[in-house]
Amino acid sequence: MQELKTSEQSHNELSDSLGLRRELMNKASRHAQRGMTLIEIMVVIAIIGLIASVVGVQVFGRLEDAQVETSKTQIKQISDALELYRLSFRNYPSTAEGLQALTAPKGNVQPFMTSIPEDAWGNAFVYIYPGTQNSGGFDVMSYGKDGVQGGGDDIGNWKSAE
Ligand SMILES: [Ca+2]
Repeated sequence: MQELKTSEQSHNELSDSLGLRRELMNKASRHAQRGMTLIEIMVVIAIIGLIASVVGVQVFGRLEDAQVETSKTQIKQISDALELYRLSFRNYPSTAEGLQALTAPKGNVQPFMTSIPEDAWGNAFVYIYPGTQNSGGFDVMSYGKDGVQGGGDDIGNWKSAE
């Protein structure tokens, strides 16, 4: 029993001494952390600056990709509506009638689109029938980011435009 007690006592002493040591180490490491903080913050700010400059470029690149994809999807939706229009009226709207023909009720036929969207840059889609790119069909296009015809950024409903 005595041995056990001694062992228990020494265990407690050991725990105390471990506890004390742990406390000292915590104090020391807290002290070290305080000493590092200013330098660390400066380094972190510098790193954030570097990351932001790289990520910033990528984010804007992504935005442009998304704008192009959105415009392509809208052209597809308008094209689908134009096909439905033709099923009802046997022909596509003329260039003069334009895409607005899709939003107006005609006879008993309800509009095919509630509104005609603008492209991702806020410009109207261009509609031409008969198409200059799609002979026998129609052209629907966005003039792209620059808002004018050409410039290599036009998006249209014909194969070579993709
Ligand atoms: Ca263009």
